[in-house]
Amino acid sequence: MKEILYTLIFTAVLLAGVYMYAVYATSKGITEDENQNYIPDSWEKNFKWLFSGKVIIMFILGLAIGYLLGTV
Ligand SMILES: [Ca+2]
Repeated sequence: MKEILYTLIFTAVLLAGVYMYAVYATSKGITEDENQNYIPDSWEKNFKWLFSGKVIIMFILGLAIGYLLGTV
């Protein structure tokens, strides 16, 4: 069970990092963002779902982490 918990926490931290980097990189002009939605345009083709589902993904991860923290 602990492995799952660590994996979930790692995933959440990684995703948070990806989201923060996307905003940082687009606002600093490091990556192209012509439609100004703080998602690098080169990512939007393949990873749009990761951003459009951001709230749901983080919510589910949070729930799962909270549940596992309570049981492990
Ligand atoms: Ca964009």
